Amino acid sequence: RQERIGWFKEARYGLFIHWGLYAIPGGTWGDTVRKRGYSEWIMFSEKIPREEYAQLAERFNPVDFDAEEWVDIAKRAGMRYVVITAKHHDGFAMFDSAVTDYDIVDATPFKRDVIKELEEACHRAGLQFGVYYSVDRDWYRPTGQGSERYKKQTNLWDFPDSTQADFDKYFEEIAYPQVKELITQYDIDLIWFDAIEMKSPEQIERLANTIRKHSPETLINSRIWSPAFPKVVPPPHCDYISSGDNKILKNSIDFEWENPGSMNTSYGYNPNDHNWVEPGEIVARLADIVSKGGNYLLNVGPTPKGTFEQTAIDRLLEAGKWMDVNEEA
Ligand code: FUL
Repeated sequence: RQERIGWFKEARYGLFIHWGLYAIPGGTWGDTVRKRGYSEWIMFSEKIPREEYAQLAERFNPVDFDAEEWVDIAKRAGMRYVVITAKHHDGFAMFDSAVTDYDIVDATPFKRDVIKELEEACHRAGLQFGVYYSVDRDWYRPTGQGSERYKKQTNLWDFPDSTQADFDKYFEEIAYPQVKELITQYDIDLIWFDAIEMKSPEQIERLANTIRKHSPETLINSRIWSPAFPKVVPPPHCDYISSGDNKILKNSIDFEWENPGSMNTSYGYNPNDHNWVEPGEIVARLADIVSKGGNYLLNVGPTPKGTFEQTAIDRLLEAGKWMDVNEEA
């Protein structure tokens, strides 16, 4: 671990990117216009039938996407790594997956593998590259639903009796093979698992062993954990701890950690969420986190066209300027 974690210790600041089909509705579905909250959860919050949600794929055509441009913004903001959603809880893969046709290359008119393009652009620019992957929650697939205990975050509108919920099957058919695809088809410096519900200790171990075998340099965050595992800090198999969403640790700890933060109240794109964090606050949070030994993974939710909102760019670059000044001083 000591060898893997080196770059991460120095990195301090990274760009999180939540991008998927949910960028199209951007928090609005029918008459419901959400001005707060996670827009990447819209399938769940609006109980959108899976077939209807899947039709968003036919409209996903982000013609203005340019990986170089995204990486350039991250660099100018002072960030040293980028982590993007390869698959969020909606189950849609943003990479070319042989396991399913429910992915960006097979199901959208865009047909480009944005994970590959971003990976290459990051590495060309000297940034580390990571992917977010939702292992424990998949609203698209009948097998990916929570057990009784996790019913609250389960797709009960398409699958009301949850008899098809079968995480073992889901793990064998989707989660495990997709993680393997990600680490064998791409050069991945970090894998950001979410969430912490249904994996068994054996499944966690299999994931970790496979990653270590095929890509020993790849860092694994602590949400590879599950409540089925003993509660110890740090949890087994992880290289660093992810704190809660927008939750900065009160004190430093004797282990590397990172805070996933959002710039408004959503990670996914929501043009109606005007609760923006000001650049000064970004700098203050970063200073607080770094002083406690952590990294700040600050999020942007790109538009359905494939661009960052100007408001987000302005904030990132403005905060970046302040840091330049501090570094020179
Ligand atoms: C959470 C997810 O449910 C959110 O949508 C977001 O991805 C955040 C960083 O992690 O657990």
